[in-house]
Amino acid sequence: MSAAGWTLSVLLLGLVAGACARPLASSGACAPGDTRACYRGAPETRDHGECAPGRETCGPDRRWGACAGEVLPTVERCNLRDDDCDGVIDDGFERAGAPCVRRRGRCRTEGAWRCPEDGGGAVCDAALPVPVPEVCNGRDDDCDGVIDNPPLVGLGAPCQTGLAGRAAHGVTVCAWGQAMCQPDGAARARPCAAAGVECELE
Ligand SMILES: [Ca+2]
Ligand SMILES: [Ca+2]
Ligand SMILES: [Ca+2]
Repeated sequence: MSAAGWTLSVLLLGLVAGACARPLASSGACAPGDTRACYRGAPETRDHGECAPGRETCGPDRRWGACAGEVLPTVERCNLRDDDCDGVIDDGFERAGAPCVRRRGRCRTEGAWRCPEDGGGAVCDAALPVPVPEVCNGRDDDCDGVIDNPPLVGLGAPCQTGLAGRAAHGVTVCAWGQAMCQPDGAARARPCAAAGVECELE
């Protein structure tokens, strides 16, 4: 072989050796069949709450395939889980199991916060109050949220005022939580707010 031929051979061998020695990682390639953990969510959410990495596999084209099986953050729901993977279960909702009350006064019932099946807002499982007919007493007997409101038992009923003459006859009215006999005018209910009268707080 001539000197020129040797030079060309050495040059070609060098090129082939260089190509084989090129590291796979530099081009993002991988060895077909290899697998590794993967996670496309924010790093701080990985392995928190419901979030977990998946695995990706190197394909025949030496590129990593789709990340299979990873669980990424989702919108927080009321379900006793940390869906958005911020480290807090059911943040933004009432804590399931915590005590809760419905209404006040005679309509008060107690229960606990529960997560509904659809994961929506927590609901208080306290029993509904048992309503009774509204009477003039400064309380919300029928549990509709209003004290001494019509229809009011006895409101407008004829009564005796104790006064003489035409003023002796009157009608029953409800004023400031107390039934009164009013000589004249239409029976009506007045707001339950006056000094010296105990009214139920709503
Ligand atoms: Ca959360
Ligand atoms: Ca949740
Ligand atoms: Ca009422």
